[in-house]
Amino acid sequence: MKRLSPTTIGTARPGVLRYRYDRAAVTPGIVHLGIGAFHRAHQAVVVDTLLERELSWGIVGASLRRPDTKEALAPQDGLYSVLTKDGDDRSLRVIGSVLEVLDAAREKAALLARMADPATRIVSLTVTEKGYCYNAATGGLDTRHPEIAADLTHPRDPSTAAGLVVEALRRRRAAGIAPFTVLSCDNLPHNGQVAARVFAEFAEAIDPGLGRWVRDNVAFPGTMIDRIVPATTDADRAEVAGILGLEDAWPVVAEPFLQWVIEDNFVGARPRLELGGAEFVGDVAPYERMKLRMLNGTHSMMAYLGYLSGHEFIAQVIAAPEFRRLVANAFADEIAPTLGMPKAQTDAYGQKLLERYSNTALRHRTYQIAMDGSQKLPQRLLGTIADRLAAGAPFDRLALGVAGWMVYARGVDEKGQPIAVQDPLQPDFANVDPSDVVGGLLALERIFSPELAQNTTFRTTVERQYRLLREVGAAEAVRRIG
Ligand code: CS2
Repeated sequence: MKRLSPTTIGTARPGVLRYRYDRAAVTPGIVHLGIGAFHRAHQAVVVDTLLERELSWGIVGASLRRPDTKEALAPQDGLYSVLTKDGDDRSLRVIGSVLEVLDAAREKAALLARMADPATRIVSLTVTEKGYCYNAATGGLDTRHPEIAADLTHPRDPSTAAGLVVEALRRRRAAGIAPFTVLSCDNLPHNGQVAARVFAEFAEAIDPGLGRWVRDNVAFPGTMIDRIVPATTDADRAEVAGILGLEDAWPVVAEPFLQWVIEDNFVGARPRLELGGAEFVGDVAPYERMKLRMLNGTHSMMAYLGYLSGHEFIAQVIAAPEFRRLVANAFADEIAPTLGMPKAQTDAYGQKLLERYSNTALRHRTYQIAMDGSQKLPQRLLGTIADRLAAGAPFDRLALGVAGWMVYARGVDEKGQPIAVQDPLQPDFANVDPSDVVGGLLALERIFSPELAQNTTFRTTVERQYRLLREVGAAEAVRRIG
């Protein structure tokens, strides 16, 4: 079978959708840091539609950690497929918006030159929560982070997102070129503000004048991004080849749903991303909060409690009646009341989420969502719990989710088998005193603020749920609490 590329795409099977613009006429306007599956299934698809009308917004993607995306996409000249799956429905679209992929480690000079180029007007990011290297307790840059410390020592030879962005901005300022807009597309609350603070603090640490210039001149719009994108498997690659009639080494798989809400605050003229389905708003915070608390909050609950109950995929978790009840009740009784939105709106949103979780074609692993819990818990569950505490309202289901994370983080499943916990704080989890797991984990200030950790109602509720999980197992605990 031939490999997907601009020269073979004409032989793709009928029914395959593909970019409809002259790709040779597209010029780069966006540098994206962190070109993983999520970016290629989300922002790059929106930009692909935009390019039908505005040709100057092609994407140069950079991978910060692994060279595999570059190696797979180079022979395809950046082309790849997005396969959307919904039950038995399939739709395949070949995306042309990624013009080039750079491996940041080996091609740093080329990447920084591209970021400093006046044609680049946006630097967007999907570097995951931990990629911002911020201290959750203070909200500022974590200067003790080893990679940040290294970049602060050698700021002209950076490897972190902060280091790369600031070095590129330094070069632009020195050359009298306007800054780019920094567009954070990660699942953090106030992602634009987090990026603004962390990058400005980084700049300030190397040169106070540059720090001021970053604060005063760079725009950091907040965004809410949403699409469920499970990791691609060999079975997905085989399915894509069957539909496409060509071999694609690096396709992505996603649900049909896609939402991208962006704060309208850019340096200079912005791309009309609304042509590709994005929505521009004045304040993204309510959207972001609803998505992080409703979707990501219950995703994490299902990941830990579902994994411990022996479920491999989210669709299996939500097919279990006790889990469906737990999630639906958590939406209605514990999360939605903290959002300050009309009940009809949060009910409809929750209903749609239950449908999305039930998509059996997606095979979204509980293990995948369980990763990096220390970076996810605060914005997904703990903020909601803090609001419930302040209102004197119960939060037993959310506390069960936190307790589920605690059991999981200790790294042993209900059959006594080891769990390969992936988390930057994993060494801290392993050091916790086994006779006081709840107390030991609550003492981790990078996750739990002292105020929350010392709240007696919080502590006793989590302890109760933790004991229940240990005594009866996750499935039975969900049945009792649901
Ligand atoms: C998931 C998210 O892996 C995870 O932690 O909760 O990636 C989720 O699928 C997306 O935020 C959906 O937009």
